Amino acid sequence: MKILVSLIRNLLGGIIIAGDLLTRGSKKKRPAQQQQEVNQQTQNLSLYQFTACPFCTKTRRAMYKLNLPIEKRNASQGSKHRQELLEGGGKVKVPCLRIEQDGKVEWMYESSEIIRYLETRFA
Ligand SMILES: N[C@@H](CCC(=O)N[C@@H](CS)C(=O)NCC(=O)O)C(=O)O
Repeated sequence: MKILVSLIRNLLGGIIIAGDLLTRGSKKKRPAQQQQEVNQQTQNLSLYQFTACPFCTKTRRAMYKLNLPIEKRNASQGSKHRQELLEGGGKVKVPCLRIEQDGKVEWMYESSEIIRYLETRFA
């Protein structure tokens, strides 16, 4: 039974990922200097995620469209990032955006909130 659930989950995950790759379109284009500044700013951000999670796919898609090279950290079972997420954010739920700013760290959960934040800051 466990194997079947895992098989279905992986299959659905594969479909979600393939669908995303086929339909994601083009990235936002910025002048080189501006993109460099954006790249610099995104160094203080990281996305805790699972590869096949639909909410993570939605968030990664927004990151791609906005052309944001945010580090992705896989929080799958047994990973060190999962432990970081639990200790830092308080729960294992993905996606979660870790925002480091002015010496403070914020853990933002909820895909819609994360996307809104990225669009407001970088669109
Ligand atoms: N409303 C949340 C839903 C996020 C969610 O349900 N994430 C699932 C993965 S798809 C999760 O983290 N579950 C906890 C777990 O699998 O340990 C969002 O939009 O971000």
